[in-house]
Amino acid sequence: MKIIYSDKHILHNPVYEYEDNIQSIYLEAPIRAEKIYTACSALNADVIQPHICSIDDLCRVHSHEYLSYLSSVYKKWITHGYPEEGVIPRDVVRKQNIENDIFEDVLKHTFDVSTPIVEGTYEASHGAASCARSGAHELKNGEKFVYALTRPPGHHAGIDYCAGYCYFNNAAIAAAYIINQTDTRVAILDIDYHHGNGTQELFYASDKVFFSSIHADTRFEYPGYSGEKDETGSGKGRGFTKNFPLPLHTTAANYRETVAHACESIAASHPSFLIVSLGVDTFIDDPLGTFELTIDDFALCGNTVREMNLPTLIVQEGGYNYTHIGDCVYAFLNSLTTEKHD
Ligand code: SP5
Ligand code: ZN
Repeated sequence: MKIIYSDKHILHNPVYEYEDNIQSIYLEAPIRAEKIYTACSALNADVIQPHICSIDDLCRVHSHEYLSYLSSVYKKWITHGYPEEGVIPRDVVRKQNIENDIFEDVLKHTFDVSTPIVEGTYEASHGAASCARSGAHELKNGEKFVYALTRPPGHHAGIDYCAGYCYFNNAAIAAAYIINQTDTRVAILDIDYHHGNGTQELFYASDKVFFSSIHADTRFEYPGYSGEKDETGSGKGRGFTKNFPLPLHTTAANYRETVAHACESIAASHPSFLIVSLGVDTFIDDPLGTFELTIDDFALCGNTVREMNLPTLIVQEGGYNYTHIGDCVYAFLNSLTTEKHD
């Protein structure tokens, strides 16, 4: 197995996030990637630095306008006298009657108030996208299992917006690269606790990507829309999206069975490559999630993925229990190459 990692992620280190105007410490912190990195040193894997990906690699998925927004907005924001803690479109900080106000632009490209842009956000996000793109390159060149240790995560980001701790859609950038290089079908299995709304949207009308997501029902959880069973794709992409929304507090047994169903649907789409958006916020003690997976359950889910016998790129999404995040990711990755039984 190869692991792709860049320490550029530490440049993205916002202090606060908000929910209903209540401030809290930013959960999606550098310690997450550091803990995962340390835990993964017990795997028999080569750790490699990514090649920095090109604008073209990013723009198979995102708009040029969004790239230029993301790289320039922080400086404009503070020049306009907005809070230095980061670009967050909160009504309470909005200034009235200032010339060329940046706020409208921010609203246009920001989906929520848990996605601050700070000085290093672009560089860190570019680093994460590069890990995913390099991972895709390794896969295309014949590697069986590659893990892209991406931070910030990506699956909530869309063509021209950041959302839910995500700025560039790393998994989508990897998928688009593989399709560009091989013209074959890619499947994406998204097992983060939250629905991968960005990834779904980016490939909704495509028959080159089969997207399947297992997540907490968005009537009760972020992102608050999408991820319903009846969202199955449009146009040529009809039948190439499959969602498995689950109730709050879903048990491990029910979850594992759902993973098996999602994998069956993926196999039926006959992909040449698999990308797993791996969020471990499904862990029983995750501060955001309500599902009940133990560390062993991640190994069992990894086994189901291993049985698909596809070249597989794992891209890191969420997971916020700093004590166990490394164990959860390690268990999943280790089980891809080592069989584990109930
Ligand atoms: C990639 C991913 O898992 N994104 C999740 C985004 C969830 N964003 C909204 C959560 C807001 C929760 N605020 C938490 C405060 C805890 N002190
Ligand atoms: Zn999540």
